[in-house]
Amino acid sequence: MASILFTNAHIATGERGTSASTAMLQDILVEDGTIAAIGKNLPDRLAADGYAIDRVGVIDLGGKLVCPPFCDTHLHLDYVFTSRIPGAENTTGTLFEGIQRWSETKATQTVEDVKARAKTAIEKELLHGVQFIRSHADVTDPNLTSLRALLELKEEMHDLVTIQIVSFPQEGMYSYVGPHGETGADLVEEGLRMGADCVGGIPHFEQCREFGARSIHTIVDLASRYDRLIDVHCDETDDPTSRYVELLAALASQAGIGPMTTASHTCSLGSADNAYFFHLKKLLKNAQLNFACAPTENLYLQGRQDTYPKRRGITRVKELTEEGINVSLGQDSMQDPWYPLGNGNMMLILDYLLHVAQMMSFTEIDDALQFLTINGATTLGMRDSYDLKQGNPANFIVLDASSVFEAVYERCPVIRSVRNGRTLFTRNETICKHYADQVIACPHDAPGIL
Ligand code: 17E
Ligand code: FE2
Repeated sequence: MASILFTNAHIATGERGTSASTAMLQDILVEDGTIAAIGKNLPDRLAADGYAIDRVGVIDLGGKLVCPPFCDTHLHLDYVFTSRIPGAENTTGTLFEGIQRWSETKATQTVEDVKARAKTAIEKELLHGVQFIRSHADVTDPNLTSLRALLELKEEMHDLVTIQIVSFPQEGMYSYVGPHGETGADLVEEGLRMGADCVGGIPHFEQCREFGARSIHTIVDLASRYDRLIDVHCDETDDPTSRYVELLAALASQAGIGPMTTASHTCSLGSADNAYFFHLKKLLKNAQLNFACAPTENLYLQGRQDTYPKRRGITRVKELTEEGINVSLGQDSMQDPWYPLGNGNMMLILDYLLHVAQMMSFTEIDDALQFLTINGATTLGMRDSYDLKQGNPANFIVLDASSVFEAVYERCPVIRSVRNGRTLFTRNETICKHYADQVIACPHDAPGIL
């Protein structure tokens, strides 16, 4: 592949504390899909070193904000666009009716149908700058249709998007028993044998507390034996006594896999009292557990047994963040029995989060994109190859803003997405300037391949 020089990038997301006012424009040289060099005044420095800079295709990013691609760390790709299937409509808007409606309709899906729907969802996410997705695949299905479909799609689309798959027992590890006596736990393990990246679970949905606790033991045991990551739907309820996150943190920590573990949703922390959280947060921090929050879904699904005052149902993102505990964000649903909207726009998800978690100090706004970038990559265990630095894959996005504040303030669109040096799409031809006669070739630039 030809070398490409991206100039005048306002690098937004580096380490904590990077802010709009101090960032300086940088250039990114890409060779064979990898960041060969990145820094200020790169053309001059390269020319001084004798590099044939005039033979390189140039794309001027015009001072726009550049960051690593967004991560959507919590999505159910097998459920997308099923909300209008006959019988799937969720009339109460509760999590539990969503699970019931899905369990009654999922048998009708085929591998082809799941792939087609999921592909549409992925394309939507890509156009919003997402290149990394963790998707759950419901394995409480004797045919494992969701998992088969998503494993195929993961391979077929890996040039466009990195997908991690969770072997997820939507109807419970010990509450679900299939037609041949197989438990949800058996199916989760089968999913790991088939190649799922993460072990899933749903302790708050199990029929009794003991099943929930047993499922957490099984999850940590499976992750250790199969050497996989963990992502548990954990305490997605307003019931403040749903406290499986403490068992998950303790067991994962003792197994030495806390940083490989994610607790998703953890809505009950939004209802728990402060004395409990005060004690718990030490354990969460020591375990280095990750959290995934789905602000739009849980604002919609939770508080359904309340009249007024009505709880928000969102985990303690502000307090977790202040403790130095990693929190990332997920779209969770796109038109499924749990949530009728959802379009993959992670800037919108972030906007909801900043409001519901009341995180709008100037520092919090300057740091906000990290929820979608480095925090996501940390959750996914992909931090090593993620940052914009020499030697890493040339994966980045360009936002239509000149500072992080402006990006968050304007809820700005993503105007270019680059993966392995290749432009997947660009929305703004005017910032894409080739230096006509000197350009060798820039085959993967505008209009992009999406
Ligand atoms: N399944 C679940 O258990 N929780 C959710 N929020 C969704 C599916 C969307
Ligand atoms: Fe979920």
